[in-house]
Formats: sequence, structure tokens, C-alpha cells
Amino acid sequence: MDEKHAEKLDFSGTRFLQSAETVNQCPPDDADEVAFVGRSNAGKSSAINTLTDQPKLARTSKTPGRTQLLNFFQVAEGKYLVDLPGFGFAKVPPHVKAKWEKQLEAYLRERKSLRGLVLLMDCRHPLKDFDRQMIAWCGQAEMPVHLLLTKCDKLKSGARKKVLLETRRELVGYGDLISIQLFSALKGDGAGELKGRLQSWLCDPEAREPSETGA
Ligand SMILES: Nc1nc2c(ncn2[C@@H]2O[C@H](COP(=O)(O)OP(=O)(O)OP(=O)(O)O)[C@@H](O)[C@H]2O)c(=O)[nH]1
Ligand SMILES: [Mg+2]
Repeated sequence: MDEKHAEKLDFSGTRFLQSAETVNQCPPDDADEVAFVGRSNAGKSSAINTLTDQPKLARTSKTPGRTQLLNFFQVAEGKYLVDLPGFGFAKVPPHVKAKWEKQLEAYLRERKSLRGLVLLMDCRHPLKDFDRQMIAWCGQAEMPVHLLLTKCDKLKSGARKKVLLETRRELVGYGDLISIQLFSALKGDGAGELKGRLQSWLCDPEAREPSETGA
């Protein structure tokens, strides 16, 4: 028999699967997936590229608002990473922005395949309004969150530790639902830790519901 628990993901074999403009266009909802969310320019697409060792897999840009669709990447059969559009870009017309926000909300609410969210925040500007709203929503929905404090190559070692400790302290009330780490797409710092988290969410059913231990 196929030992699903033992499956070890090879992130470097990830390939682009498809884009979706609406939730209805997403792949069939019977997979395991993790979505990368965060304010525009936080480094979502860059994180996916570092993780998969493919610098051009997800499109990145200095201009916020680069990712405009839900982009699905397949790590293995039925195991997806989803690159979501960022929030907070100023140059997008309001009606387009409203449409994306609606689709993003619908995706988060309706998608059964979603096992957890990787929430990315620039470590120099953590916990902005959008991040707090996202975390509060996850708390209510009991959706696990792995928080990446990105671009940590921009801070010295002491400042990194400080932001990690302070962010952890602020979110301690969420217990096991939220885990937090530093990350640099540029240097690869934290890539191993991120892979470990994704591996367990995508392949280990027990890791998804930490409080349910059965009889
Ligand atoms: N120094 C440094 N720059 C980074 C890092 N990660 C991303 N960047 C830069 O930040 C900018 C935005 O990165 P993206 O990965 O495109 O950000 P995004 O969150 O996907 O942005 P949207 O698609 O607009 O939501 C790019 O210029 C990246 O090169 C990092 O770890 N270190
Ligand atoms: Mg992007």
C-alpha cells in the first residue's frame, strides 16, 4: 500500500500548474495546499522561488501588485503551493482591487484543500493592519498560520532576534495555531524550517489538527 505519511516532498521538482482569476477556476478541491499571503511586496513570490530553488518560477517585481491571480504550483501529485495577490498596492484601480479582495476572501473561506497559510511580513514592518486582520480571521477559522518575517538579510543579528521575540510575544495567545520564523529569500535563511512546516501540513494529516489525539 501507498504510505502517504512517509511521502517526502522534493520542493525543487515543483512546477507551475495553473492560474485562476476566480475560486471557480481553481483546480479540483480535493488536494492538499498551502497558500502564501501577505501585503504586496512582502516577498511571497520570492519565497516560493527560494523554496523551490527556481529563481524564475513565480514572478517577482519591485513594483507592488505584480501577482494578480491565484497561481498554483504543484510540488507533487495533489500537493500545491498557492501564490496569492498581495494586499495594499496603491496603483490598482479600486474596482479591480475590490474584485481581487472578494476572490481572495472567497478562496480563504471556501477552499477545502487549504491546510494552512504562510503569512509573510517584511521584518522591518511587521504586524500591519492587514496582517492583524488576517491573523484574527485565522484565529476564528482555526486555520493554522506560519508567519515569515521576510527580508531578514536587511537587519543585523540583534535586530532580527528582537523582531522575532516581539512578534512571538504579541501572538502568544494563539498557541500552536501560529508559528513564526525569520526568512530571507535572498540568502536562503530559514528555508529549511519553512520546508519542514510545509512538509508536515501537506503530507502529515496529524500535524493539521494538533489538539485531536483520538481515543
Ligand atoms: N533583500 C531582500 N529582498 C527581497 C527578499 N524577498 C523579496 N525581496 C524583494 O522584494 C521585492 C518584492 O518581492 P516579491 O516576491 O515580488 O513580493 P510579493 O509579495 O510576491 O509581491 P506581490 O506579488 O506584489 O504581492 C522584490 O524586489 C524582491 O527582490 C529578501 O529576502 N531579501
Ligand atoms: Mg507576488
